[in-house]
Amino acid sequence: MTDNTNKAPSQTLDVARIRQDFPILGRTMNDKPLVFLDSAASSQKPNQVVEAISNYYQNHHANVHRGMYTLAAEATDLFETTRTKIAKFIGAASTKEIIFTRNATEAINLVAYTWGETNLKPGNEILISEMEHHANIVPWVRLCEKTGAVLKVIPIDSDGRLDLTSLDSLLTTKTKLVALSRMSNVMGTINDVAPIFAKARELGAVTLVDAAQSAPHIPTDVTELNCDFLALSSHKMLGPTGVGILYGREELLNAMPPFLGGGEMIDQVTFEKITYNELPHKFEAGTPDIADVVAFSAAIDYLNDLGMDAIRQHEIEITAYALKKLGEFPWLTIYGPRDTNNRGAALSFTVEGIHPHDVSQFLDSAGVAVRAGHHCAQPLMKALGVDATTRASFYIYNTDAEVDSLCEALLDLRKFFQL
Ligand code: 7TS
Repeated sequence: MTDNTNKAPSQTLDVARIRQDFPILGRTMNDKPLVFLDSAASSQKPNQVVEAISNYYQNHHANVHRGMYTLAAEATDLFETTRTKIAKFIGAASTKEIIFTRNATEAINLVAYTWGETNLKPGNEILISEMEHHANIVPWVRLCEKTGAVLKVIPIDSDGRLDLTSLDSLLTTKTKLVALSRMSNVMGTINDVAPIFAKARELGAVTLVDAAQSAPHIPTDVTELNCDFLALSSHKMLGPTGVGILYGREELLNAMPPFLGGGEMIDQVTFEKITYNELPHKFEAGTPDIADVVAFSAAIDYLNDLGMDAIRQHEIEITAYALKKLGEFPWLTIYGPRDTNNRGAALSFTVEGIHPHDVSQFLDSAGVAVRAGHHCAQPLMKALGVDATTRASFYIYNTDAEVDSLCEALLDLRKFFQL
């Protein structure tokens, strides 16, 4: 696929054609056709992305931003093309606002180490929610330990949505940072973060959105979201592992000290004093993951070519089908909102009398790959009153027939356990 952003997006996806781009989906697993329902952990990669990696190494590789020769300029152009594409994909005003990291986790940590350690004082508050992934909890707890700041948490309601009834007491002039996930990796809940962030900014707080789960599935616009920072991971949106993005508003990034020190991020170095490079390079010390950044471009093209609105529509349809089918099982509990307008395609459930790990192991024997465990969201598990769930998550290449395979395997599981 090519960068075809001007083409009107189709309303629905041609899933059969899409699947041809993902040879792995043609595999068998334990003698059954593979049914891959774990894209929330990491999506599969289309041929276009895999080929972009080998094409880069076969034809264009040199280190970026330093060579004076043509090949190095070519590699740098390819690398910077991805920066331009992702800036457009999320509506950033400038490529200076796009920092390459290893993943969303590193992007959030970068903010905690640089902005956080510079700006937080004892008694300041950080506001997160009960449904955050550990990547959007641990850096803030550690920052509170270091600075004397205090962590506040928006609870969830019985529907698995943010309970905003106490927002006025949680979000005050003491709040210096509000960091929220736009989509729960466990329940699929889509959080309407923009009005919360608007209020936060009125009060002088900085806002960060964890878009690791939302960016692959719904359109992203940093202006609409009202965010100062945004974090995402390439590997959840058809791209290679090893690449994440931190978006930051230019003014904030300029005021922040660097994160890691070394080559590329400096201007002048003496033993006494160091001056730093301009944005975005100030935050990109050392040789980056060039090939994977370059191939991330092919993933963005692929998503643009399908159209994010069409992707969202496909996922609403498949999630509605899964909610209906799984909802027919009285022995199965689904967590999170039922209204597909408020949720994405990650669907967690438990099966009465059978541990989620056993559920997932049995499903694997039927070729169905799902994740089981706490999904790096232990505080959420506590709020839901469970140790673990089983999670099925859908993406552009999943079909209703695969939902049927999941349901059949669950019925077989019950028979196997003689329930
Ligand atoms: N934030 C959210 C909401 C996530 O779901 C994840 C990963 C991350 C941050 C961290 O992303 P990373 O690329 O830096 O690891 N979530 C999952 C998951 O649900 N299963 O495996 C990884």
